[in-house]
Amino acid sequence: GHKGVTLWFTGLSGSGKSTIAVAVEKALAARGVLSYRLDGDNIRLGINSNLGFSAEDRKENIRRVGEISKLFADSGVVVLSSFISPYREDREMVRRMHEEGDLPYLEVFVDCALEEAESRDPKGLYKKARAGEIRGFTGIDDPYEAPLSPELHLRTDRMSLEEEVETVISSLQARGII
Ligand code: GGZ
Repeated sequence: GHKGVTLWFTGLSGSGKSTIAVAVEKALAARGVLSYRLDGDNIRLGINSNLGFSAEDRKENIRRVGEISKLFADSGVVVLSSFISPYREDREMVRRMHEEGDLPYLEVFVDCALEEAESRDPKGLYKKARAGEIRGFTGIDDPYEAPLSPELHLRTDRMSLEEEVETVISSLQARGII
């Protein structure tokens, strides 16, 4: 059997959060573990469609996603939440919510140099941000506060996707979650 948990992937746009979450989901499914992914693509288009990217809106985005993650984790699911979540204070709020519910919570820092994330630019958003067509883009003209003591630190410039998935899975095993 396994317990519910929230794995909170934080990092720049284009750092690889969603790619890693998809690969972890696959590895968990292969072990018979139910997981669910939350990210901007299913959250910002739906429940959070009224929110933008001001500090206040990002905070509310993270607060709601934190509560949703907590509910899923409480139901026994391994939750894979991928949000830039640039503010330390907001991430600490999500950690506290889980602590209060006695639910395991692991912060996963998807650490990728800005230059690398920017060179990938799958949606062309960095280009638009550099051109001034998007204001307040994380890493360009908006802050990203790197985690100080994440449970997991994935250096995506030094690790392969397989190693990253293995690190996440081993850590869940070591903690007796799966
Ligand atoms: C950062 C932005 C912005 C701004 C649109 N800043 O690469 P993407 O497209 O798919 O990932 C980014 C996503 C970030 O949404 P989050 O909900 O993860 O952000 S936060 O945790 O800060 O609330 C990017 C796109 O939305 N995007 N404008 N100004 N990313």
